Amino acid sequence: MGAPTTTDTPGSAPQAAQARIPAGVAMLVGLLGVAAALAAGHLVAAFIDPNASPFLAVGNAAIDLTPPALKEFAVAAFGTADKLVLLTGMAVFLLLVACAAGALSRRSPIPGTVLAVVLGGAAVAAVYSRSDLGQLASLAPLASLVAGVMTFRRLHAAALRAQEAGNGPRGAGSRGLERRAFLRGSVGVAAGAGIAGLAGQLIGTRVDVEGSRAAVTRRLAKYRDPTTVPGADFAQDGTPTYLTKNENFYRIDTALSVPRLRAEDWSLRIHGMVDRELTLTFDDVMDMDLITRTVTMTCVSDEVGGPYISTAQFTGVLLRDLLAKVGVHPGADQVFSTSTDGYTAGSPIEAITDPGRNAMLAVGMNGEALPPEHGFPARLVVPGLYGYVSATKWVTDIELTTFAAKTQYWVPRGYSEKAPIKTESRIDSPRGRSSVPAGKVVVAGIAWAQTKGIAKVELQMDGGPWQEADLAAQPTKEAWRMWRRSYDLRPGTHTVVVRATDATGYTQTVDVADAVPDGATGLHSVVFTTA
Ligand SMILES: Nc1nc2c(c(=O)[nH]1)N[C@H]1C(S)=C(S)[C@@H](COP(=O)(O)O)O[C@H]1N2
Ligand SMILES: [Mo]
Repeated sequence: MGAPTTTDTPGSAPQAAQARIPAGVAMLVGLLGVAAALAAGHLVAAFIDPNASPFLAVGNAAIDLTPPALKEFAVAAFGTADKLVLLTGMAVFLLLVACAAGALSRRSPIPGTVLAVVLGGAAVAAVYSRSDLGQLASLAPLASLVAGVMTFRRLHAAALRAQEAGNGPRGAGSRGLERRAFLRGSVGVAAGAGIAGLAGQLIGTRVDVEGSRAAVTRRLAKYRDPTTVPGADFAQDGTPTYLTKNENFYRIDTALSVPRLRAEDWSLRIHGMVDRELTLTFDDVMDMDLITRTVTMTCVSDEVGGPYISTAQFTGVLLRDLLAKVGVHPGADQVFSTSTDGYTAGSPIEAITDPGRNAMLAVGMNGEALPPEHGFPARLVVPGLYGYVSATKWVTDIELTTFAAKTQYWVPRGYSEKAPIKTESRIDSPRGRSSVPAGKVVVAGIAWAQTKGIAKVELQMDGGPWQEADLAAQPTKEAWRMWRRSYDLRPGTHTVVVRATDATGYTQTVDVADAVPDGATGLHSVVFTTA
């Protein structure tokens, strides 16, 4: 004997059955399995649809499954960071599951394999549940499942061999060899996952959205409305500016990754209860009469005093012009719009065709192409309706139908079918709980009653009488109106309450209502101190 080349059959030594992978190594095997799974799925998704990437698909499905109360909580607690919070939570969860899968599999790979199959199955189900993803999309989570299970089992076997070798008759020498084999395998998996993930990212985002946007922005230059709106805000007293910069415009949507569309690849199909179905390209839209209108958009999730309200100059074509082209049947009462990411909204046809409000298919925002996160290349903007029932971003399909026949995204989730924006007002300055110098204090803010217009804003300071505020100019009833009033205040704590009256004579209600089902109500009040 003594020949160093002796081979022994794996598992032949009785001690081998007893081998246990050290806990840390076992967790590493679990983590590498998850990394391989995510990377493989991400790479395959890049060729089919980036949203089929298992991590995103599970996140998007989770958003779809979120009950309204939790969604309202998330929006209230995290605002626009809610997506980041969700993704971080998912990453932490996966990390824990990967470690648990490893730790439970120190002897046999079966517990980890079962967990991997369960996770993979969840990803397949998530992709399947998404209406925007086609049949092929399931290939991405399937790739994840296969890569995850195979990586886990192979690394597990290698780790076990390294352990068995140490326990076996040849002791430390062969253990070193097996350990190096395991290490090589681990490093290979880590590097492979990194490369595959990166490649998936590069391929999945290869669509040149910015180039396409820049070209659209150039074409929109002649529609830019150069008239600034003098006297329409009291920004120097703490109100927002009359127009909100695109990068400051509030953003609310269910899309975990912003859909990446090019204007050249986009088309809009208008169909359903119409005489002539129509499919428009982006050029078709640009060849129509484009108008520019200032509109204040509001989210139904905006709590009293909340931030989800912004104003922009939108450029686009009137939806009533588009509908005139297709010839709407008399029975149709709902304009049902669908986004490329599967989101849907339904608006009453009276609102869309109302000559008093300019519901539009918008392609421009404040003189440039729509930013990707605001719907590039095209979205709907309907003055006077909350965004969820009207303002579909990345819109690719409009169906003329009835409310009885089709149900939009938020309705089964507890929101109303119809949701006109409520007359409301907000105090912007002073901020709640702030301290300002005693003496002259200007209270300033916004009020809105889109399509009606604001006629009066009143303030009540420290329980005194209601007093009228000064109103800024109101260039259009489709947008908000700014107000202010100055006071002479002694040092101390003060409470100011605001209420608005719209041009129909309606004064906003004092009744406190939640955002669900059709928009919050109640008077905004602010407590501040003067010193
Ligand atoms: N595709 C898509 N469009 C959407 C949504 C969405 O989740 N997906 N959310 C709607 C809601 S609830 C609002 S308030 C507005 C917000 O538009 P903004 O993000 O441009 O401010 O978009 C609407 N359009
Ligand atoms: Mo919204």
